[in-house]
Amino acid sequence: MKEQNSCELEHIGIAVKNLKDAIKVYEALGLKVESIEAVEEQKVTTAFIPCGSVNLELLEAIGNEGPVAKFIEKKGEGIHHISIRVPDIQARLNELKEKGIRLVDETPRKGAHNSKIAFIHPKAMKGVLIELCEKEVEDQ
Ligand code: CMX
Repeated sequence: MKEQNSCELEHIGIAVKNLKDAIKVYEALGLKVESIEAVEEQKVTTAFIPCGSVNLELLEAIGNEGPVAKFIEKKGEGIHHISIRVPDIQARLNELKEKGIRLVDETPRKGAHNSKIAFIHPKAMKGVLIELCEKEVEDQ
């Protein structure tokens, strides 16, 4: 029997120097920004762009200190993280910790759109920063 998929691709995070310029070029592709939101805790302003069944999340750093500012300084603009949606983020973090996988966050933080987010260290994921994301349940 086919196992039920307990996670799905939510978005791809792209670090950009200037959100306005980045939006212009992504909109030139025929995509449309759905929302722009500052996530102070992560020191970023995000622009969400639906693209088929996933989203692109453009990320502009707030200030010079946060993870996106540091990433751009070291590597330049480009793909910053992949976000995977899970039904119960704390349970997934506990499982990963038990398996000895290096986490950035052992408990979730607040992300865009009232989501809960937590990161797995890129060194544990073959050089890719993975974000786990649990969305607020809608239409209860
Ligand atoms: N993708 C792949 N590798 C990355 C990376 C990324 N996004 N960010 C850092 N790295 C690598 C670096 O290249 C470096 O590797 P080397 O040692 O081989 O050079 C290593 O990880 C350490 O990087 P660093 O620049 O010294 O940075 P820190 O150790 O201070 O921090 C990390 C790295 C992942 C712990 C930090 O960026 C972090 O906490 N990230 C999670 C939070 C985040 O990124 N928030 C922004 C998005 C928020 C949102 O989506 O709302």
